[in-house]
Amino acid sequence: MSTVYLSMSADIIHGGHINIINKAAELGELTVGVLTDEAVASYKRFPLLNYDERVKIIENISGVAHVIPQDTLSYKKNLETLKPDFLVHGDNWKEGSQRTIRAEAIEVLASYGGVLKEFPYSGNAEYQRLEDEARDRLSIPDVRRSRLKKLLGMKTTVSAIEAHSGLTGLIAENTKVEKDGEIRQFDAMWVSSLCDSTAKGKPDIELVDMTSRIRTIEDIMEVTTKPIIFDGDTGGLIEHFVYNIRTLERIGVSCCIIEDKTGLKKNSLFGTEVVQTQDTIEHFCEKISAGKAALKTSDFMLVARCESLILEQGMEDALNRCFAYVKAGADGIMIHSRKKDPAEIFEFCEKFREKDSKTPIVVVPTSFNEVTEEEFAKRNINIVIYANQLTRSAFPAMVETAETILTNHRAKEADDKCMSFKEIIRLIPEQ
Ligand code: SPV
Ligand code: MG
Repeated sequence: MSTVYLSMSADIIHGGHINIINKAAELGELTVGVLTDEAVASYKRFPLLNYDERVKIIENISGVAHVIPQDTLSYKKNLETLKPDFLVHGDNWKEGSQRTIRAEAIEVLASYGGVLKEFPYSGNAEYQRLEDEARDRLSIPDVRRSRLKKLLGMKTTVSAIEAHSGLTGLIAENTKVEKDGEIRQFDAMWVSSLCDSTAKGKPDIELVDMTSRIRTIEDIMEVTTKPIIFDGDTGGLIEHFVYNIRTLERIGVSCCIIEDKTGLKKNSLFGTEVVQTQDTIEHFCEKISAGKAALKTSDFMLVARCESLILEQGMEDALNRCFAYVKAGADGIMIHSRKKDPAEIFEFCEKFREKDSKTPIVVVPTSFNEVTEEEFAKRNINIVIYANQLTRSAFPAMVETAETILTNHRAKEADDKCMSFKEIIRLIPEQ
């Protein structure tokens, strides 16, 4: 009997799925590869049902002989393992982002004489409506808030990019690239104090107040669904922090990171070039415990950020502080460094992990930017934040355009650097 392979996410099952399963089963003994939660989240949206629940559904559809996980969008691994006589797919993957995944599958099939059977894709208006509804649900505060913890359970390393407006939120939400048989996108967004302040032409010294920071979050939330990590600076007075953390939780933020500094906070990238005061362990632990006690859900994460390496206080101090912060209730720790060489970050992580294998570690590789997410994952680092690159790339482009217009007393010469007029009016999709 021939063997057949078919893969699906199986998050919303409709008649089209049953039809293609029936057609595949007619060709031989059918194995269905169910996309893992991580694979679904990487290319589509966060799955409504988890992997085990989706497997249960597929196992019970007649014609399905075996169910196995498919952990990337790429078919390579499962095709090479199973070497099925037939691979079955709808013909909708000939175009768009799945085109290269199809080409790769054809190459693997050719290597052992397997055959691709494509059936006409049956578009389904009701399915599209359910998909749209599922996406809309992801922006509801309760649903959005819980997703960072869920992502941490699914992936070794979660990536977040800075957003400080509706437009940068849309970039963080929608930017996708196809690479090595997978569709890549950012998992979450970072509402940076540096970029939020810079966008308002203000210094990063806790001058932009919480009302304004929350306004920024709401602009972002209005047009996105991804989880939000909020840069809470020092958290301010404990008496104020306990109110602010609850506001963040209520509106659907997933995580607040506060740093162990007091007094007039300056940006960490200044290091010891400016006067910056580190908080005492006791006082910062008190802030962490008070913040945790104020929360209403277990979804929300309070992460403690340690500035010992920035302030050149040494590795011992950084480790002692982070262990104390976890003991005080922190749901994660962020270790920061402004050195180009990642050695001190790696040494910290190794020593921290010797005693604590679970608490999520967050890094912001602005200086040590040669390290890839794969290398961070190998070292059990859980969240990688690209904290300021959108702001830093937009600013020089805008200055250059302004200078070009001034130089020429007209806009023609600047036009090549600009998005077309037609594109800009279509940039924001209508509801
Ligand atoms: C921010 O993005 O505001 C941060 C990270 O706090 S850093 O600028 O590196 O201090
Ligand atoms: Mg900051």
